[in-house]
Amino acid sequence: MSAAAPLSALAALLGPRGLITDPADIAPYAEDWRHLYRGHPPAVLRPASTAELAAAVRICAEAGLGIVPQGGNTSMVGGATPSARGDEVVLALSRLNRVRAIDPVDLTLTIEAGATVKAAQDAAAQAGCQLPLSIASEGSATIGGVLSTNAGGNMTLRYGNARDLVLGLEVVLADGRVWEGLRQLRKDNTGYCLRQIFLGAEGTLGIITAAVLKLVPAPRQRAVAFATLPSPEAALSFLTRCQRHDQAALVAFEYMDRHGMALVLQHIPDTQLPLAAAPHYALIEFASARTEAGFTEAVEEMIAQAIAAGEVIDATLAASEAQARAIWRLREEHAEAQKRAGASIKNDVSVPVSRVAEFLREAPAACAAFMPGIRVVAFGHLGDGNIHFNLRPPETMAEAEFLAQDHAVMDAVLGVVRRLGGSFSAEHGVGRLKTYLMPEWRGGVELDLMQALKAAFDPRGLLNAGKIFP
Ligand code: 2HG
Ligand code: ZN
Repeated sequence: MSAAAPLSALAALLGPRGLITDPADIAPYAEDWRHLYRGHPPAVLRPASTAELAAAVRICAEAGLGIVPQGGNTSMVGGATPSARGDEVVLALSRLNRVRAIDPVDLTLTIEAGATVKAAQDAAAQAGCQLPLSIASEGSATIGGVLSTNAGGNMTLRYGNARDLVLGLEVVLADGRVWEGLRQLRKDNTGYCLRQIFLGAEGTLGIITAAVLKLVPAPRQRAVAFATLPSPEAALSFLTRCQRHDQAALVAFEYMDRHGMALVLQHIPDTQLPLAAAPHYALIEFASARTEAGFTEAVEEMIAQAIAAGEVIDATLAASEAQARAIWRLREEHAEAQKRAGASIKNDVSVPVSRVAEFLREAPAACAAFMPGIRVVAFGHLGDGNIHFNLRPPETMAEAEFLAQDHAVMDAVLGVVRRLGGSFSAEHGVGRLKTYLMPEWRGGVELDLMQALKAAFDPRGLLNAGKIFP
């Protein structure tokens, strides 16, 4: 449907700050972070309150105009990019960014969806608490985005995925009604758990406008270590050792291979390896609100035992906050370094944790058999069984030729994933990029149920069309 008529109603509602129609100003909202998709939205809506947003949705619904909710626009799967047909507006949540309440007794933060994850972390810290959610893109990614995609990240091992951190939600529905579900209750068994239906739904069932998030007391001690490892099997044994040492304090166990590390060192300024280069690396973090002495020494001792057992080649513990940050940068800059290095095909896969080493052995072999010379970059959240298994073209192949084979390349990886009982998308979601995989992986009863939910919540298919469903 043409956008001209609703646009004047939207202009009257939202005012000049709330509606962008100049193509140059629309451009950053029209393309995804990876430059895989470019849409042609006739406008970007930037409402300043839930009431304004709901009224804007009503205008769009009346006109049959599609809506693509967008937070920090950091999706890896084109999950927030509008269509190229010009029949969908972008609904940017950026002006809904207030902290509504923080309660250090309830250990909750009530915050609007457009606030960045970093802003939410800072608000928690000011109250002596911690929001136990951390992802590489947290400076831009928003609360609404990470909840809508059920983001994982670097602390999932200890605190779960984004959906595990939510007590309540406020959601604008496809017809513009508002579900006021901002409850702050630790226990509430009153029928279906509606918030879980919107979490991870990628904006296809409703638009999350605010959330009540669980906090934890701020940690008082942290031990961040960087280790070199001889093999994937050693990485898995080292993970088990770390868990047995102090599972309650183990917040992160991240894996990196030498190829990804080389790209970080090459493309990201001010990075250096704190140890001699090795085939495999791990970053571990233990954190605790406990104050007793000997926390770091005990981690040191545990690592010494791992070295004696041959699981770890060498390791270094950060001696300062600056060193901890430098170690974390080596891991967190992986996505940016790969983007700077050129085209890649991303596989955000998971397998049962116990099978990660098999995956790290078999997937490169399967890819090499499919395309000799293909370059593997494997890294990620090994403690959760979630590996980012990214692929770069052989030295001699043009990027366009490589990218044109993305489904076949992904299939080579996914054959291994399937055999090991894994998933084709661990934390990045389905978005637009992976919809074609849904029938094969989630078809039958599962996809039927998902489609029934979509029909119940958004019968006219106006919310984030073309995402999740093929
Ligand atoms: C990360 O863990 C992100 O850094 C990005 O999930 C992964 O770039 C990627 O493939
Ligand atoms: Zn990740």
